[in-house]
Amino acid sequence: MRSSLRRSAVGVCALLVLGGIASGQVTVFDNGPFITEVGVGFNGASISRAETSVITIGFNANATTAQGGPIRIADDFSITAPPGVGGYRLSTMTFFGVQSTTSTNNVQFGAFYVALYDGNPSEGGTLIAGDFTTNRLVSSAFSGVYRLSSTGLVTGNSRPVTRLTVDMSWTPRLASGTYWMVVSAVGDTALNPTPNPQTIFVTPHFPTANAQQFFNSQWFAIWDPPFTLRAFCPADFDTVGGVDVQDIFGFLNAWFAGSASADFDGVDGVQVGDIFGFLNTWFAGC
Ligand SMILES: [Ca+2]
Ligand SMILES: [Ca+2]
Ligand SMILES: [Ca+2]
Repeated sequence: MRSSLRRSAVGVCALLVLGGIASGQVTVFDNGPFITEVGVGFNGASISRAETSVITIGFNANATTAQGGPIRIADDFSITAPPGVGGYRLSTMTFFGVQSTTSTNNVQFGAFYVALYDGNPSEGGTLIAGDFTTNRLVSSAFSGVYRLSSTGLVTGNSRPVTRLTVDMSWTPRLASGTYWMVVSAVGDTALNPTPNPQTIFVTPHFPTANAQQFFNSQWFAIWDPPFTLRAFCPADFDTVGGVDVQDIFGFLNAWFAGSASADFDGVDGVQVGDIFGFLNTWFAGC
């Protein structure tokens, strides 16, 4: 049966080559906003102002502190794959960090660590992938936003918010569901080692915030940090070059080899339905 399928599939591919398919990635999760006013801050930047009566501006996330060991931040996220698609392969995360300085808004973080869990790590969640030794930081860039206290001058520039682009392509395909990640950061080593690198929090913060901070070997409830997760389009089978014809050949090779990666719908292992599911998704684009 597989050989006849192969002939059919190759014929289909010959037709497909004629069509151009959109490429790209998709945002699969957004933990919430933090910009409170646009263009009113220092040099026309936007601001992220903590709510009235809120004293906290951010949460320490220093991986290198001497204060009782590394400090880590945990929060959950949800993945919802389309019907017939077994899950998403994450590509990158955008996270936001602050290290206070007035000397520059170009804060270059030294490292960013990520570990992925199947549940709340403070309640016994199990590690899926990742660690606190592999630097996943791709780039740091000024976000165009300054973080402010609830009473700080609108033109305050001591807390430039840095956009951190973080590699997530090392994670396995994630089926629909809820996951937790634990992160920790090394600040800009060209700046004074104190204050510590911090996360900010979704502003205004959600009543349902459930993030956790690991500090002095204990977990503490904090507010959720803003972050977004992007994933490869499900039809981008090889996660290279967007959705293109090579993905069809790559998928079929995996399918004929019986590779678990060809279980496109995430149901019943590798079967014929995965071929149709994959091709439908490929044609639909991203
Ligand atoms: Ca959360
Ligand atoms: Ca591809
Ligand atoms: Ca399947």
